[in-house]
Amino acid sequence: MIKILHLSDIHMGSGFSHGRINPETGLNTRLEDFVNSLSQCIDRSLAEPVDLVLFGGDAFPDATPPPYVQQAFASQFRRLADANIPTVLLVGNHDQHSQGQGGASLCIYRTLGVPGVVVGDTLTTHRIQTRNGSVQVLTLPWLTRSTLMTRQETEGLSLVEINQLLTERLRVVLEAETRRLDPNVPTVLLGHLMTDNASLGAERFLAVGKGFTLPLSLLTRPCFDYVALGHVHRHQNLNKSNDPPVIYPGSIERVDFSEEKEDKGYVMVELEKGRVQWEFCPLPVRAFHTIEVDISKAEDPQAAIMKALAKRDIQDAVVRLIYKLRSEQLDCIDSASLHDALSPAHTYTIQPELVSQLARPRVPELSASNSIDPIEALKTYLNNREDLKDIAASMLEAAHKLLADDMEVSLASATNE
Ligand SMILES: [Mn+2]
Repeated sequence: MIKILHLSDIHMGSGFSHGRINPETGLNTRLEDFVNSLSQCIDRSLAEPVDLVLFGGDAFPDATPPPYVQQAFASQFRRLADANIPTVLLVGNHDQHSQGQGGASLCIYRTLGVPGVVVGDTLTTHRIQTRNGSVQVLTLPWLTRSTLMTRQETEGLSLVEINQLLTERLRVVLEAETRRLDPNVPTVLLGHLMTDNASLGAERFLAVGKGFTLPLSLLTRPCFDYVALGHVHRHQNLNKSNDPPVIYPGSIERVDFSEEKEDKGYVMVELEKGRVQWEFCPLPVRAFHTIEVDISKAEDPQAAIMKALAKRDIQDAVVRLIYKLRSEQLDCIDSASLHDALSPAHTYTIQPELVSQLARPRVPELSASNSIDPIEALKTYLNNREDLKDIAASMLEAAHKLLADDMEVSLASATNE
């Protein structure tokens, strides 16, 4: 039986806005949180000890992390190399430099020949010898348009068509790869990808542009005993029948507020040919709390906010307080005592929102990004205001007149120059 620790989406060096500088180390406390979570994964790997560690990709926010962040990452994985535990580092979208054309940050480990470290930057099968027998790991790094297709092939195609073409290509390449597998050796597919039935977290916003989506049926093939994924930050098993399990362990720390309610952790796997068991192991990560209060109808707005704050355990947490109020209530808020009440938090932000602004949603066609002439804008506005229907015609007439007058004035002033 082979024991595997599967973790993913470390994103070390992100979320600094939720931290502060630790005066003792000079480092952002969120970097220290991420390092601490990763070191707990490595601690567990050494304590078991596991036979193999699989990392599902996205080591840093981008492919060129500052040296001190890279060093913090490397010194944790170094501990696995020292303990002779083989490790596969898969390349995620955030690890690729300029869409994969500029290499990947993780490739440095292969270049340096770090013992036991395999870098998964191509679609290929690695046969890895562990203390408890050998295992096949098929690595499927993040795919970009250029991975399996030429520019000429994709020219003029829509994103949906490109996605279909890529899926077909991948199906063929995967088929060829799986035919080369030794059917007697336990096999893992390690992929950084988005499947069509995954529920999303922050990675939606983190990725530049939308990536490709692969059908789950491509992954649930009988030749795989376990499918180890990365990319989606919310832990989930996509194949409830577990034949094979298709697992996103999720990120190891909260990257932002969209992950506020998610458990963070890693997955322990026990693997034999044709038999697999897995377990999600939560990590004790820092809490994030959104405290949202509508005080617009409160008699004592300040007391209403304080009451909402008192209900939550904000000690050492990353907190955002959002309160909705009417503009005439602004003077009722004592912000000094709000800061005081929030001081036990690790970090916090306070976001007041005026309800008068919230009550009137913008007409989408009139957003700041569209530029249309004033008469067209007024027509669009009037079309959205049933209540102004009776006077719409005369409003338009008045607007025409105003604009005509304005023309005359500006022509007149132009001649004065
Ligand atoms: Mn990713």
